[in-house]
Amino acid sequence: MTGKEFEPAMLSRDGGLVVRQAEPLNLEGPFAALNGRITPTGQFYVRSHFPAPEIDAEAFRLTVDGAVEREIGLSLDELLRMPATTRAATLECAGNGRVFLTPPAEGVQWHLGAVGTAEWTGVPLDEVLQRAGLQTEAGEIVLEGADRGVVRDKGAPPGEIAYARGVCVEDAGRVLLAYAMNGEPLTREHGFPLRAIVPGHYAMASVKWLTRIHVATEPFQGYFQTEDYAYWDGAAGNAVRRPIRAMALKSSIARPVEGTVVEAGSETTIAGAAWSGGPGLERVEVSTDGGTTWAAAEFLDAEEPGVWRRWQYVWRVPEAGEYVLLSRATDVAWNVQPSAHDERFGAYVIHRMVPVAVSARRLR
Ligand SMILES: Nc1nc2c(c(=O)[nH]1)N[C@H]1C(S)=C(S)[C@@H](COP(=O)(O)O)O[C@H]1N2
Ligand SMILES: [Mo]
Repeated sequence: MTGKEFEPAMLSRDGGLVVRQAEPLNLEGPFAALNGRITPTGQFYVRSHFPAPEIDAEAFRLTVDGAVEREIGLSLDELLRMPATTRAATLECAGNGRVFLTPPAEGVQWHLGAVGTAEWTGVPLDEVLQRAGLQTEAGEIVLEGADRGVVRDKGAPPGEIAYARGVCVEDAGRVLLAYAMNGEPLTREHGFPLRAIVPGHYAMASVKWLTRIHVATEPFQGYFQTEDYAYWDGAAGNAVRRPIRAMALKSSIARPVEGTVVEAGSETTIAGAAWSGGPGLERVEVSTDGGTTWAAAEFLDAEEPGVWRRWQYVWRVPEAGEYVLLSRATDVAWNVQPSAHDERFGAYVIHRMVPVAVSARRLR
C-alpha cells in the first residue's frame, strides 16, 4: 500500500456503539457483547476531546523536533515503507466506569464499554527516533495530535491547544506508531492516518492524528498531562500532581448484565475480561453472593502484556432469589482489585469491583 491509496476505513456504527456525546464524538462500545479477544472496529469505543481533523494522507507529515540530532519530517509513504510490527493492545479510557462513582462526577458518563482490544500495525517509535537521533538530554517524548480547540474547564489555558501527551524516554520502546487497526487503515475517528499506541497505559497516552513528536528535555507540563489525566500522589502529606500512566488492575463482568433474570437450577455463564498495565494476571475470581464466597474463573486467553484476558465462570444457580455478582482480579505480585474507588484519582482510574444484581426464578 502506498500513501496515495491510503484512505480512512469507514466506521460502521451498527455494531452497538452508544453515543455518549455527539460533538466532539464520544461513543461507548457494547461491553456486554464481548465475544472475541479482538474487538471489531465497529464496536470499539471512540473518545475525542476536539472535532476529528480531516487529514489528507498525501499531504501528511510527521515532524520530529526538539532534542534530536536532526529534525525530520516523514511522509506516510516513508512510514509505510519502514519495517512494520503488528501487535494487540487493550485501550481503556481512564474515565471508563465513571457512571458508577458516588457522588456523580462530571465528564463523559462511561459505563463499562470505554475499553477495547485491537490489533495495531505500524512502526515502532524507536525506529523513528533513531532516524532523528536522540540527544543525551532527551527526557520526555511529547506526542502531539493535529486536533485542537479551546478547553472550557477550570484549570485550562485560555485559547486553543492541541491534544498532546508525553511518554518518558524509558517507555518509548513499547510505543507503536500505528496506521492500521484490525488490518485496515485507521478510521477517521480512531486517528487516521497515524496514531500512537502505548500498550499498558490508559489510552489518553495513545495520541490520535499524530503529526508531531517533540523531544523534550524536561517533564512535559501540558494541560492533558498535569491538569487533566493527572492525580494527586501522596494525598496524606504534601501531595504532588503526576500524570496518570499505567492501567490499574481490573476485571469487569460483561454478562449477565444488571437486572438479568436467570433460571434457578440452570447453569449460567458469567463472562468478562481482566487487564492490567502492571504485573501479569494471576487469577480472576467470581462471587455470586456479594463477596462472601469466591470461586476461580477460567481464563480464555493467554497472558500477553498490555492485552486483556477474557475469563468465564459457569454458575450453577442454586435457587430462586436475588444475587449480587462480583469479579475480582489478582496479579502475580498479589495485588488485588479493590472494592472502593481511590479518591486521589478523582474521576479517573475507576477499577474497583462493580456489583451486578441479578434475579433467579423458577421458570418451570
Ligand atoms: N489527538 C487525540 N488523541 C487522543 C484523544 C484526543 O482527544 N485527541 N483522546 C485520547 C483518549 S482520552 C482516549 S481514551 C483514546 C481513545 O482512543 P479511541 O478513540 O481510538 O478509542 O484516545 C486518546 N488519544
Ligand atoms: Mo480517555
